[in-house]
This record gives sequence, structure tokens and C-alpha cells, in this order.
Amino acid sequence: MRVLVIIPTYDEAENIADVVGRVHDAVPDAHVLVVDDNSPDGTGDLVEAMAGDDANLHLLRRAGKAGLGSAYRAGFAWGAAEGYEIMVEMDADLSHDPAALPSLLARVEDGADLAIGSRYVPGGSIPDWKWHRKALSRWGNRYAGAVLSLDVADATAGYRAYRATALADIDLDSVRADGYGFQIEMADRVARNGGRIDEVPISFTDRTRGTSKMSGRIVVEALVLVTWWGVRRRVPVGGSST
Ligand SMILES: Nc1nc2c(ncn2[C@@H]2O[C@H](COP(=O)(O)OP(=O)(O)O)[C@@H](O)[C@H]2O)c(=O)[nH]1
Ligand SMILES: [Mg+2]
Repeated sequence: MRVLVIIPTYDEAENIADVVGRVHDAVPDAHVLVVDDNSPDGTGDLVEAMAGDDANLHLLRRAGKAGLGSAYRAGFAWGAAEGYEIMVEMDADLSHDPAALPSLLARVEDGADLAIGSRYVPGGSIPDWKWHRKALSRWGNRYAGAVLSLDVADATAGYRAYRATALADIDLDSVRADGYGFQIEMADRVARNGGRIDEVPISFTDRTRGTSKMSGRIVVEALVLVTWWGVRRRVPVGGSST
């Protein structure tokens, strides 16, 4: 199947060459799309130069920082127009080990609509996190699972492979969330469309270069949205509940 690995970037000049190289090493046939939001550190120009002699590397430049979810929505639309059959979400900071790509792709090739690189199935881990950070993430996931009746151990995980036809069944323009909420929302949409979701254990490591763009605001966004979706589902307003 034709594979597109989508990597959103904002100030990842220190990481991008490494991550692209390691994706090529792991899956030589896969294409890579970098979605850059006009990074002040010149990530976009760096990728443009790399793409000059790499036919499997593509760049989508956007005018300014518009969020992770918005970058993926643009990447999915680009990939759909180009006819890719599997689309992968991957961070630029090497928290997501490209060596795990084949295990995710194998699940989609085996019939899954979404394969999630999961920290919370047997074999998964987060070696760098202190207990309180793990607890926040773990309980956030349990909360989302309970409120949405979503049978996924790691719905906030950002390393995942989608079958393109499963993405095509989702109205991406109606997906609103941007951070962890975006990942939960996408998993929930696949599940509610009757899609098969597999979880593959991964080890999630903290970035060693550059800085995180996620904030407390993104955590709050996810909590508020999950609660709102849960309420809306239980208390239909005006006859149409989604
Ligand atoms: N294009 C784009 N990429 C973003 C944006 N925010 C974060 N990213 C990228 O999304 C990925 C995950 O972000 P990161 O800051 O590592 O989040 P964390 O791992 O949760 O701390 C990285 O590749 C970032 O460069 C954004 O607004 N636009
Ligand atoms: Mg990161």
C-alpha cells in the first residue's frame, strides 16, 4: 500500500533531517510530508532544500502557526488528493521511533482502520516520565474512554497509522480540536464509524532537542471537549445529537 508519513513542524530545524532519514531507513518506500507552519527557525527552508534531491519528501508550507490538529487536517487532505492509501501521524522530535513504523503499517495492511502506537498496552512504556505526568495522561485517557465509551487504552497518542478510506469517511472540516483532543476526537470518529482500531505497544521517549509546543491550555481543551462531547451524546439537544 502507498504510505504517507505526515510530520507537522514548528521550529524543528534541529530534528527534521534526522527524523526524515530514519523514516526512510525504516520504510524506504514510504513518502514523507512535512507540514510546516512558517517556523521562525527555518525548518521549512531546510525541508525544501532536502526535498530537492529526495523524491520521497514533500513540503506543505502554511502561513503561520495554526495548531497540530489543523496541520494534520491539511496533511490528510493533501495525501487524499495524491492517492495515498495509508497516512501516518508522527512527531518531528523523535519521541516516536521510526523503527516502530513497520509494526503500525502491518496492522493496517492486516485490516485495521487505525493502528495506534500505544503507551498503555502491555509492552508499551514512557521511560522518561515521572509518576505524576504518567498519572495525568493515564487518567485523562481513562476519563475520555469512560465518557465516550471508547475502548482505546491510549486515545491521546500521536503516533498512528490510518487507512485512507477510514479518513475519507470522516468530515475533517467538522473536527475542531487541536492537541490531545484532536487525537481523541479522531479515534472516536473512527470507532463510531464502525472502524477497527488496533493498538501496538511503543516506547515514547521525551525529545532531546528543541522545545515542546504543548501547553496546559491544550490539556484543558481536551478535557473540556471530551466532557462536552459526552454530555451532548447523553442529552440530545434540538433533536440532532452527534
Ligand atoms: N505545523 C505545526 N506543527 C506543530 C504545531 N504545534 C506543534 N507542532 C508539531 O507537532 C509535533 C508535536 O509537538 P510537541 O511540541 O513535540 O508536543 P509534545 O510532544 O506533546 O510536547 C512536533 O513535531 C511539533 O513541531 C503547530 O501549530 N503547527
Ligand atoms: Mg514532542
